[in-house]
Amino acid sequence: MKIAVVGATGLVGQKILQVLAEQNIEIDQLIPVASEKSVGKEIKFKNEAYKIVNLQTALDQKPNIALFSAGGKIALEWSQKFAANGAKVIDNSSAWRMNSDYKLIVPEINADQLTKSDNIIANPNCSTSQLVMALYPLHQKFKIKRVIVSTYQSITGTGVQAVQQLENEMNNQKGKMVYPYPIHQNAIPHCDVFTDNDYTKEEMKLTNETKKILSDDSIQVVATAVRIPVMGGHSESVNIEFENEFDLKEIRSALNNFEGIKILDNTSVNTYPMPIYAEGKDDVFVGRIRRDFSIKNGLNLWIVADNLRKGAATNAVQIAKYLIDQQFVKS
Ligand code: 2RA
Repeated sequence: MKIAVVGATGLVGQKILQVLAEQNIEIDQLIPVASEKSVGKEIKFKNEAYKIVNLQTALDQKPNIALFSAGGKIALEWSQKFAANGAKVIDNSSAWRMNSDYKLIVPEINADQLTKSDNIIANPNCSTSQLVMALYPLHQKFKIKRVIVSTYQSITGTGVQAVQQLENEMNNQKGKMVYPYPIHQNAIPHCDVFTDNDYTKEEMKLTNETKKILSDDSIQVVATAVRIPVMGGHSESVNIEFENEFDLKEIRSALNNFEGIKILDNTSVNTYPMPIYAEGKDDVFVGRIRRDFSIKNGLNLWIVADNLRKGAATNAVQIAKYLIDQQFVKS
């Protein structure tokens, strides 16, 4: 299997390489791809050294799978070229997510939508993936009417330069400002750019991608996305209104029985999900499960996951594994 990783030097690209090595996918040839400034540099993968190449060189090597994490512009320009050259493209940008010609996949939820003919597959936004992992089993049993989500997002979601800004601020060092304000000791209600409806693109991704992945446009979703100086993962406070009645035992059982969800919820011993715990793990952690007494059929949850793993790299590699296992990939 020839696998290209486009954006191999970015935080998600590096995490994709790590997860590929962990998941022991049979790779005969790894093709790390990055911008011209990185071409020729070496990366280590499973104790082997690989030289970074540019997109055209990677395309010419005809990879079977191309895992993209290089932004929407490159995805729009190159995904179809790689697909036309025989690759299955799994793209981590927003380029294809809301395009009705392409599928938006969280394997535990909707991998069964995939067929041999799907050559470009969209990987959801990190804050969406962890949200829908918890919503899906509950929607199946109790039918969700409305979701209100507030996110507390790791600085790693913005990228390596923002992490550097935080580290500089913590060490009282000057450096490039990715954000217009200090990140250290701050909470910035501004993830991605503002759109003309006063919501950010991040907030609209949560609204729009959730409906597509759950295949239900009737679900009302409203979001506030906040950036906080945390490294390990995204946290989300989620309020859900169901169509149907529920009891908390049924809620816990539905979550507990869903692959990829781990319940951490025992307030008597201060047990609940936190980014320092979720970091480096692939599960989505759910806690603070409690009824919302202010409305009929209301529930509150606290959801935490490593945004670089289940939020990006692990989900993408899971899709690749599914394609290989279903023999949808020419090797
Ligand atoms: C963020 N979800 O956290 C976005 C992109 N990774 O900034």
